[in-house]
Amino acid sequence: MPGAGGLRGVFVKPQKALLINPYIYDFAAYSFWSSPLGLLYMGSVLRRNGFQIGLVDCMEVVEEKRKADGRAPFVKEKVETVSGSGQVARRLKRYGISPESLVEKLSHMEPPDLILITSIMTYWYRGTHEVLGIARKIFPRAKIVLGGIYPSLCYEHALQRMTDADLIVSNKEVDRFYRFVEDSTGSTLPYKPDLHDLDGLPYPCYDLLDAIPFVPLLTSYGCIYHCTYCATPYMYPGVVRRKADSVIEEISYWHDRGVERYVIYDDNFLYRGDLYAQPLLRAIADFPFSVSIYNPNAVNAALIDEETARLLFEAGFREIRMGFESADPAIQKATGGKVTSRIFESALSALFKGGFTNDMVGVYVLAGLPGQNWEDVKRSIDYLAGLGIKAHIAEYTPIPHTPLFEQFQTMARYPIAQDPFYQNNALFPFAWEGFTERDLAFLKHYARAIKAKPG
Ligand code: B12
Repeated sequence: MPGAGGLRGVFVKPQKALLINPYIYDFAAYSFWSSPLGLLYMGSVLRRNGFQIGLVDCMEVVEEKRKADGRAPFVKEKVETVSGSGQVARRLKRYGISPESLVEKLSHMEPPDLILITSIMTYWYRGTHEVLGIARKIFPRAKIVLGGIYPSLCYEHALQRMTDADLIVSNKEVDRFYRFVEDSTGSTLPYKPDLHDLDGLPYPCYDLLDAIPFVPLLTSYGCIYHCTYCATPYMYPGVVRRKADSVIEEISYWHDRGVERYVIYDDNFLYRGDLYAQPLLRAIADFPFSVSIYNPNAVNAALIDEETARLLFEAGFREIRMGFESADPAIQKATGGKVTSRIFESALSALFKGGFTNDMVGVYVLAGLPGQNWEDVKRSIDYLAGLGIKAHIAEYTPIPHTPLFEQFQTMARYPIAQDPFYQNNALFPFAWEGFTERDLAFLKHYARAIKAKPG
C-alpha cells in the first residue's frame, strides 16, 4: 500500500530531511486550495528511504476564517515596495509567516542533513531567496536543494540568484536529485521511483500537518491541450494518467484519517471521460461515506455531457469550475480552441440537469491577454450573466516557455523575461490603452456585482 512507512535499516543513523514551503511576496494571494504537493511527494519518497522528515509550511492561514469549502486567507503583513519594482505603485505584502518566526522555528530544530525547498509560482522567487538564505545561515552544514515550478520554468534565473542552494532541480531532473542525495549521504537510495508513476508513489506526507483541511489528488501529469498561455505542455510533454483504483485507494486512506475535502489537480480531468472520469466518479459515489470535491483548475466544458454532469454531482463536486476564456470566437480559437459558446451552453444545461445550480458553477474568463480589449471581457461577463452564471476573472499570467510569452514578451510593460517578479498577473503586464488598469478594476467590480441566478 503506497501510504505505508519507510524501508527499515537502510541507514545506520536515520538521516533527517526538512521540507520548507517558503513564504511569498505578492499583491493579492489567497489559499485557493493551494498546497505544496510536489514537496510533500518528495518528502514521502525520502521517508521510504529511511529519512526522518520534518516540515515547515510558511504559508500559514488564518484558521478562524477558514470557509466551509476549506479555503482560507493566508496570514499577511504589508511590506515596503521592494526596490527595482519600477512603475509598481501597489503595496507588496508578505503572505505566510515572517522571516523572524521562521528563524525562531528553525533555531529550535535539530539540524537536518538535507533541506528541500519548493517554489510554486515563478514570481514568488523573492520569498524563496530569503528563505534559502535563512536556512543556509541557521544550518550551514545542511545540503539544500531547491525544486518546484519556479526552477522548472526559470532555471537560468534560479541558477544565478539562488546561490544558497547546493542543488537546483527542474521537474524533469529527479535523477540528479537522487544522485545528489546519494553522494551527500554516502549511501545508495533503495527507492528511486519515477515521479510519473502516479499509481506507485507513496502518498504525499500530509500526516506532517497538525490538521489536514483538504488533500489534493494528482490524477494526471501533462495535458492533451496546448493552450497558448499554459506551460504544462513544456513541463510535462507527455500525458500520464493515474489509475482510477489508485485514486480511490488514496481517498479511502485519507478518509480513514478524517479528511473530507479533496481537490483535483488535473489539467484534463474529463478527457476520455467514459474510460476514466466516469468510472472514477461512479466509484467515489459508491463510497459508504460522502466527500466534497473541488476543481480549481477547471474542466473543459466540451467534455461535459449529461452522464458526466450527473456523476460529478453524485460523486460530491460541491461546485464545478469551467474554463470559458472568452465569448469572442477569435480569442477562443487563438487560446486553444477548446470551447465555443454553443458547446458551453450545452454543458451548462447538462450540469443543471445533473443537479448543479447556477451558484455552484464557476466560469473563468481570461482578462489581460496581449492586445485584448477590455470590451471583450465585458461581453464575456454579460454573456455569462445572460445565462445566469457569474464570471471569475482569471487575469492572464505570462509564463516562460509558452507560445504567448515567446511571441509577446517584448510588448509587456515590464521586463518579464529578465525578472520573473514581473510575471505576476497582479501587475497587469499587458495593460495598454485599449485595456487599462482602471478598466480591469471596473471589470472585476462589474463581475462581482452580478448575482448568479438561483437554479
Ligand atoms: C494545481 C495548480 C494550481 C493550484 C494550486 C497549486 C499548488 N501546488 O499550490 C491552484 C488552482 C490554486 C492554482 C492557481 C494558479 N495557478 Co496554477 N497550476 C497548477 C498546476 C496544474 C499543477 C501544480 C502542481 O501542484 N502540480 C503537482 C506537483 C506534484 O508538481 P510540482 O509542484 O511541479 O512538483 C513536482 C516537481 O517540481 C518536484 N518538486 C516540487 N518541489 C520540489 C522541491 C525539491 C527540493 C525537489 C527535489 C523537487 C520538487 O516534485 C514534484 C514531482 O513531480 C500547474 C501546471 C502544472 N502542470 O504543473 C499550474 C501552474 C503552476 N499555475 C499557474 C498559474 C498561472 C496559476 C494562476 C496564476 C492562475 C490564474 N490566472 O489565476 C493561479 C495563481 C495562484 C496563486 N497566486 O496563488 C502556472 C504557473 C505560473 C507561474 N508564473 O509560475 C502553471 C504552471 C500553469 C500554467 N498556466 O502554465 N494552480
